[in-house]
Amino acid sequence: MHAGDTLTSEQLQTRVFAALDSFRIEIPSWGFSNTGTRFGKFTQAAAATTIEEKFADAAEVNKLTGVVPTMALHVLWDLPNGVSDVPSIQALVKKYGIQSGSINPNLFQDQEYKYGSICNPSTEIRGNALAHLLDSVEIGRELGAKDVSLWIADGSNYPGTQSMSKRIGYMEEVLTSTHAALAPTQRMLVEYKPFEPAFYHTDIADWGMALELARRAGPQAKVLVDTGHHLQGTNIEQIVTWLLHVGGLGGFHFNDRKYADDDLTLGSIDPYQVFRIFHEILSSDAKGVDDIAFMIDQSHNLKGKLEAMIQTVVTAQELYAKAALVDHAKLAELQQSCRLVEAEETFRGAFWTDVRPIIREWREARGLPASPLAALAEGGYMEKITAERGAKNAASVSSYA
Ligand code: AOS
Ligand code: ZN
Ligand code: ZN
Repeated sequence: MHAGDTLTSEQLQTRVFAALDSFRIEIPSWGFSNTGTRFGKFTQAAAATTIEEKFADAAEVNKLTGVVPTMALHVLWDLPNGVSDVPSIQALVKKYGIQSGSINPNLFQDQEYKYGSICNPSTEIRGNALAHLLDSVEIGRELGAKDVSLWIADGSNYPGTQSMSKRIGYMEEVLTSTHAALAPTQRMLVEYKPFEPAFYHTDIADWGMALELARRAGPQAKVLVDTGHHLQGTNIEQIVTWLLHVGGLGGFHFNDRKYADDDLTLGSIDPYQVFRIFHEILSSDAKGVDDIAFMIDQSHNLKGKLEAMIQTVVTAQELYAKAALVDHAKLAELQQSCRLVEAEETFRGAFWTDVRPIIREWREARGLPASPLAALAEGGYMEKITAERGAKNAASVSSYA
């Protein structure tokens, strides 16, 4: 059964159009530049190497999809001079029509963070990490960003080498100080990750730790769920339900995983899981459910950067539209009366509905290309940036050192 069995084609179109009109997702600047794994980088001729090129690529993705008006920035990579780079970002926002989005501090690359940043045993190093977080808050305030999105890579690799309990106290102190600097309109999103780069313990390893740290930091701190950051078999949509229930959900970093971390295209491994996450959000009446940040976090090493970004955006739209087809009243009635198979068929019937034809109609009705991927392939933008950037990227080939 699919939703088309119970909804008329007009009802289907109305539901899908309404869902797509409300759906926006943020793209990451780091998704356009060369990246790799610890085994090395495979550079791409068309990869962005400057913040302006990242804005240009984001503008192209938005031109073809119409639903990515903001781009997340990484402070160290996109504003290397900190707050003094704000005017140049503002000029690029104006030039390309892409608003700067969430601000991502970088507490995982400087050599001094070898034993941790906000959890480092050294008071001085923790102070430096806090200074970077406060700079990031100020950059966010200057750029009008709602979210400062913290990913803390801190942890350890061997039992006994660090005091996990002391590190909790260090984190509480720094996150509380960071929260105190937030403007009333700002939020601090606390991301969690079970492992990588640390392999014995990660200081913010799961949603419970992130929620408690956010709660202790202050009311403007929320949890960020990166869909790639869960151990095998985790029921992510149940975590989302809990965070909605307690008012702790700030947003998402969307990607997919088969084994670990988060650098596979959203829905490439488990699209049904993404549908289930979107269903929990669309069926929730929890406070703050309309304030959840949908953000992509990917930096593909093999796929073309813009192709992969468009794939993710299009997949997110499709799964969101599917989730919008679930008949909540009917499902609630079937769940209440434990009519299991009918409830399941009502639920997954929406997932099995092919919404792509209606999405193509929606795109054409909004003056957008019916197929953004095809439009990218035919539009000449890739050829243009490959010609402009090829030599620079070829010269940047770095081997594993
Ligand atoms: C790292 O694994 C996290 O997903 C980060 O959120 C992401 O990699 C990016 O660096 C933003 O800080
Ligand atoms: Zn992330
Ligand atoms: Zn990640």
